[in-house]
Amino acid sequence: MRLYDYHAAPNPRLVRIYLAEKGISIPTVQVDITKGEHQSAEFLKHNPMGRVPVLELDDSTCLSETVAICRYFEALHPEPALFGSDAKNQAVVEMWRRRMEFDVALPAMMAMRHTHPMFAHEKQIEAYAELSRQRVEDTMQWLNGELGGREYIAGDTYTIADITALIGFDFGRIVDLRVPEHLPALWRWYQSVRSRPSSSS
Ligand SMILES: N[C@@H](CCC(=O)N[C@@H](CS)C(=O)NCC(=O)O)C(=O)O
Repeated sequence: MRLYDYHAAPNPRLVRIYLAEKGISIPTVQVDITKGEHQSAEFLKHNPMGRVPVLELDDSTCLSETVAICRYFEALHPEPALFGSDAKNQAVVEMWRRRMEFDVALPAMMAMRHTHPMFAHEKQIEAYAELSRQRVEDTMQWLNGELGGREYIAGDTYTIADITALIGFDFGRIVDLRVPEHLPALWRWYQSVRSRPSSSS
């Protein structure tokens, strides 16, 4: 088994943080997106979509979606439960995970992709980048209210929803989208999740 990874990319980082929280260590192969290695013929055999992360299993099955990779490990190593515990809690965690994906991680990535020189070879739409920034900023306000009443994004325990929000907010820093100190509950949550050893993954 091995993980095709890129140290500076947010989706592979989500998997790395998840594995660190589980105490799982697996071999990794760095695929340097800045050098176009994700478009090499060799890598495209593992993921024809040309994206990381990819988990290659011992039988050569390739899982090339971040959440599918995490769910695979969750089934094999249920503790600590990062996708929720009972039926209701799993649904709540999934609701928040999805919200953090759509309202933090994805727009933070789009704010970068549609402005950063690294993606200048693609069609970049400035208005879309601006809309995406605004979406992350609106979510910060909203989450600040939510986190006034609980410790973590989906409740009283740390879950995949926290990891998703963390990688999104951290990635946003590249385009100067920062969690502001004047949103106290969000700031408290951000400092707390960033101080976990897994966040340096
Ligand atoms: N749906 C995929 C998306 C993965 C993805 O967008 N990966 C980025 C790095 S964070 C990538 O490989 N980008 C290269 C590109 O789009 O050219 C997942 O969630 O795993």
